[in-house]
Amino acid sequence: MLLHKIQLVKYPLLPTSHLSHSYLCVAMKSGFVSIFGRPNAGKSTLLNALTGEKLAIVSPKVQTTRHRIKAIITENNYQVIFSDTPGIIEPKYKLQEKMMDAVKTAVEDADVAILLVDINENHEQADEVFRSLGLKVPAIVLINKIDRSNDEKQKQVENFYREKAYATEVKPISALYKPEAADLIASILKYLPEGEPFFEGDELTDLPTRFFVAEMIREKIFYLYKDEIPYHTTVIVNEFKQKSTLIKIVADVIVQRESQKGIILGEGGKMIRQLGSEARKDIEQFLSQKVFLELFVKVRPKWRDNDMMLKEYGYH
Ligand SMILES: Nc1nc2c(ncn2[C@@H]2O[C@H](COP(=O)(O)OP(=O)(O)OP(=O)(O)O)[C@@H](O)[C@H]2O)c(=O)[nH]1
Ligand SMILES: [Mg+2]
Repeated sequence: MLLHKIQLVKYPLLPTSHLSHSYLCVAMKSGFVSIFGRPNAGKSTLLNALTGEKLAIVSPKVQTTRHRIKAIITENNYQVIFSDTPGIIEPKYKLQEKMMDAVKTAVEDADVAILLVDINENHEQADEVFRSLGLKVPAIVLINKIDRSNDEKQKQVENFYREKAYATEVKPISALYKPEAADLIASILKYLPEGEPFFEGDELTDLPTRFFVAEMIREKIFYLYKDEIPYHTTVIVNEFKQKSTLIKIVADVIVQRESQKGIILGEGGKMIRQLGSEARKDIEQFLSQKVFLELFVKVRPKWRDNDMMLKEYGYH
């Protein structure tokens, strides 16, 4: 075992008569664990449950997540870097191509894959998606939303995935109600390589605060607006300034058409006021500080198919 892979851990509970602490050699494990699945399987819900922080936005609508979102869990003897990824689809426009690029990089980086399925989804299609990933690493298939099913169906779905060549393990969970995070991490650690941590122990993610603020506004758009609106919209934070008693945030809500701008604003600005007020509450909770949030709506025709705009809005 290489010396640089060994961490000295203080272990005060060992029966030591003459020393205040004895030292135990523990091999440090660290690596990347990517969560894949079709839209709405519960990937972001799982990421949040694993970290105990709301890092990834969640909604009942499909294709909520557009980026790869890393969440780092560091303990004495391991560091797991989880990645939430966009739901896997056949891309129809450039934004969706960028979303699938995020999935690809998460496949390339992964030391372990979590393949998440909704117990009630079409398993033949999910299986096809998982096979298409071409994984070369251990994969834990998690059958999610078992709170919405019964034992018989659970057994049947478990058996379906146990036969698959990519499935190293199959586990049923409920990411929302009973994620059993410790149990899942114990399974992951069996397959994680030994190595030094990639991030400092107190780092929770590699993304900037502005990103999470924009995402919180985008999440509210998924809840407040219907039909195509959330899919034609993105949010970018233009100003983030610490003032004496609060943080001032200015963000643009980008839409594709004038008519969509009208919908976002609502009659007499009613809808955008509600959007601002609901998003502000979440942002204040996230930052543990008072926030002044100002929103502007801008029309950028065909932004979802424009490389320059996609880059400007953070879709690399
Ligand atoms: N009943 C139940 N609902 C769940 C569970 N896990 C997630 N959900 C719900 O499923 C919906 C989708 O969850 P997300 O976490 O946004 O799903 P996702 O896979 O990240 O979706 P995309 O980002 O669109 O790919 C939300 O309404 C969640 O509350 C679960 O274990 N049980
Ligand atoms: Mg998601």
